[in-house]
Order: sequence, then structure tokens, then C-alpha cells
Amino acid sequence: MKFIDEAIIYVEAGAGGNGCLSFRREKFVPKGGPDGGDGGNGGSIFLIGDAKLETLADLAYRRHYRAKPGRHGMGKNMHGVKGDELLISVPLGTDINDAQTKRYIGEIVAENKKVLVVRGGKGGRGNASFKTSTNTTPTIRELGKEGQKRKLHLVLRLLADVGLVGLPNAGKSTLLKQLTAAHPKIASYPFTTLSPNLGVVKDQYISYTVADLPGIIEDAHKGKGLGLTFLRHIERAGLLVFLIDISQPNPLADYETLINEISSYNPEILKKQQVLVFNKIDLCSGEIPSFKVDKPTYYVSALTGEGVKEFIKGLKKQLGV
Ligand SMILES: Nc1nc2c(ncn2[C@@H]2O[C@H](COP(=O)(O)OP(=O)(O)OP(=O)(O)O)[C@@H](O)[C@H]2O)c(=O)[nH]1
Ligand SMILES: [Mg+2]
Repeated sequence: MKFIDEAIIYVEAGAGGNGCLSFRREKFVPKGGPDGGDGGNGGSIFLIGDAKLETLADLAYRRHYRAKPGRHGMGKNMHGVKGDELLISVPLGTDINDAQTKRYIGEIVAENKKVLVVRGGKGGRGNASFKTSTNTTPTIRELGKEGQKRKLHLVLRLLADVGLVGLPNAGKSTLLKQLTAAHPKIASYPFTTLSPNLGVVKDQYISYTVADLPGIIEDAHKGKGLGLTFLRHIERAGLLVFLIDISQPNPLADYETLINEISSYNPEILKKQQVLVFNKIDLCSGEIPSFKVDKPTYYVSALTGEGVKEFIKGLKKQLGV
């Protein structure tokens, strides 16, 4: 399925049912009291987290959602049935904004977590509800209220514990495949990965998720390559892994490029824990060069699996899992 991480949808809650105007009619009771029931409340709409969903694709295709109205009240003090609420499933990591006012409404970051997006209209009161000691035969009733309507802007920012960044071709997808059961596309040309891939690392009793992002190049912040918009998918990650191809002429300059590009997108991201992983050590002839950086550093071959065990061990420690 196509990776869609933004969607505009229209949601309309149900209207409330009208209150009823009615008087009791019984044999031998010429003037019965008021017995008009209340209208039911209209159905509200909620977004709900569903871990099985990976993108907002379903919502990009179906854009209009309407909840059921409340039923009208009736005579004999019968209240109208309320409208069912409508639940719209979204992937974990969905931010909800009002598209018109641009106001942030909430976020869905847990399975089955619900956020109310539009409230159903209140049902109107029937005339029985207006009976008082001074007015025993009220001839008023209320109409049900309209349901709320809204246009929503949904933005997905993936929930991953670890974000994998690097230049194109560094071996990010190969490493994801080595760490998890994911099957990302891998190829010897740049920009193989066009949208983020998620994988789950299973390590005995614990598990955590890793997001493999499309490659970043110099001037990505000016729109070069695939640009930087997908970087929002690591904004929720707790730890960043910089994957550097050690067989390139200047690996540290490549790291520098990544830092500069990410910083021009959102410097806050760089406050996260960072780990440097030098990849493709199988291509080194002779001794593997070592680099002095003030971050935890690993040397691996994502292709052969060499060094990957130590890296996983280190990750686990840093994530505190
Ligand atoms: N020799 C060697 N080749 C590797 C290693 N890791 C990855 N490769 C190769 O490098 C190429 C790029 O690998 P990918 O995993 O697709 O790289 P990527 O970083 O995901 O690239 P983009 O998705 O384009 O950003 C492929 O031909 C891989 O087989 C490694 O440790 N050693
Ligand atoms: Mg890739």
C-alpha cells in the first residue's frame, strides 16, 4: 500500500433529535398531563488508534464521515434513541489539527486511544420536561441541536523508538533487514527507499521499533533529493542512528552533512540521543579505520552481520529497555 502520511477529512456529528409536544390521552381522563419525551443526542465522532494501520491511506481515499442523528422524542414519555458514535481508525502517531483554524486538537499515540473530534448535537427536551407546579400543561418543547462539523488535517509522524538516517546507499535498509523481520527494498543505487520503513527488533523479552528513512543529501533542505519532509517521522524517536558508509573517501564529512541538513529542518531533533554506526567494514582492506567522535560508535557490516550483535547490545542499553 502506498505510504500516505497526510490527509484532509470532513467529519460531521449527528444532530440531536427534537423533543416531543404531547399530552396524555386516556379514556375517562379528559385532560391528561404532558408526556412528550426528549430527543436523543446525536452521535459524536472519535478518531481511534489502530496499531495495524501503517499509513493514512484509507482516509485519503474516503474523506467524508457522518455520525447518526439522535431520534426524536415521542408521546407516552418515550425518549428518542441516541445516535451511535462513529469511530475512525488511524495509525499510531497521528496528529489531529483543525484544517480551518490550524489549531491542534490532539494526537493518537496508543492502541485504542480515542480523541473526540466532533460532538453530537444535544437532543431537545420534550414538553414533559417543562412541567412545573405552576405550569402543569407546558406547550413548549425544544428542537435538537445541530452536530458539530469540522474539516480535519491529519499528519502522521511515525512512532519509532529508533530513527535510522544516512546518505543514500549507506546501507540503512540493509541494516533494518539485518535487525528486524522487515523486507525493505535494497539496491546499489541512491534513493531506493522512497518512504519510511518500519521494523520491530525482537530481543528476548523486549521489542522496539526502528524507522528506516529515505537517504538525505547535501542541500536536502533546499528540496534536493527527496527533501526533508520525511524527517518528521523521526521527531518522536528517542534515539537517532547515523549510518555512515566507511568505504567512502570522507566518512566524517558525510556525518557532518547529515547533521547540517537535519539541523536546518529542525535542530530540536539533534537533542536526541545519537549513535554513529560505520557500515560496510567488509569492504575495508586491512585495518578498519577508527574515528574519534564524542558519541557511542559502532563498526558493522549490515551485509555480513559482522559487529551487529555488539551494536544491538549497545542500542538496548541506550534505550534503557
Ligand atoms: N559490501 C557491503 N555492501 C553493503 C553493506 N550494507 C549495504 N550494502 C549495499 O549497499 C547498497 C545500498 O544498500 P541500501 O540498504 O539499499 O542503502 P540505503 O541506505 O537504504 O539507500 P537509500 O534507500 O537509497 O537511501 C546495496 O547494494 C547493499 O547491498 C555492507 O555492510 N557491506
Ligand atoms: Mg533504503
